[in-house]
Amino acid sequence: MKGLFITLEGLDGAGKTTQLHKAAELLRQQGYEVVESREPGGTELAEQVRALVLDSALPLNNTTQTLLYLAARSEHVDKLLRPALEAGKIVLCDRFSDSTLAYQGLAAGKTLEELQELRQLNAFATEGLVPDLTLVLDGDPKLLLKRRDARGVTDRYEEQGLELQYKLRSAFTALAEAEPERMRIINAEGSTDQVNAAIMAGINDFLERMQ
Ligand code: Z5A
Repeated sequence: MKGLFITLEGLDGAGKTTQLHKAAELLRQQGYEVVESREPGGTELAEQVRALVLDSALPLNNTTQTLLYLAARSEHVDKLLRPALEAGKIVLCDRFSDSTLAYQGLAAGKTLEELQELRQLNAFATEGLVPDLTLVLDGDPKLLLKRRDARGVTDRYEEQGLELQYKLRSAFTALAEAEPERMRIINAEGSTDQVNAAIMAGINDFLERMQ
């Protein structure tokens, strides 16, 4: 693949959306062609799946949620991500397969060893597409939830509160520790500019190593 696939992961309210736009802007200023996307979403069908799967009024078991995320991901990879990467672009994506491993896997009670099935399902849905670099925005869930609460958004996971956020923090940390070459933890507790500086250092370091 000619392009570069970078994902941002982490807890709700960690600042992924804010940082994705800032990083995209700065990379464009450096002369790169950048595509921004998000999961679930990124294509018309995947955005419709997003509305379904995040609707907290609709009871869905963990398996159904997993399959919906994977269906949306398959569409996203096929219609948007792979074509952009084949065209040599940098793709920045807000969440991807690691969110499935964290939310539907570890935070739902599976162990690292039990993630094998989910990893295989991810590989099936993405036809083997794995991010080149994943930045995990990490911080104290209490602080990050305050940011999110100020925004007043509630979805399926946000209703489950602080306990789920602590499980997710451990989940993303464990995933990053298992794949240190691909995944880097970024401290998301600082100001927007401080977090942005850490993210750009991570991306530029990676771009230099690729040359
Ligand atoms: N999900 C899943 O379960 N399985 C999967 O496979 C996938 C996803 C792909 C997506 O929802 C949900 O789908 C997600 C996991 C699940 N669950 N939840 N909840 P989403 O995209 O709507 O939610 P999110 O990914 O958690 O994003 P978010 O809540 O929008 O947070 P964010 O993008 O990380 O943060 P933000 O919107 O950039 O910032 C939040 C607020 O904080 C905002 O008001 C900012 O202005 C403010 N902010 C940002 N940075 C700072 C700093 N540094 N200081 C102070 N304030 C800040």
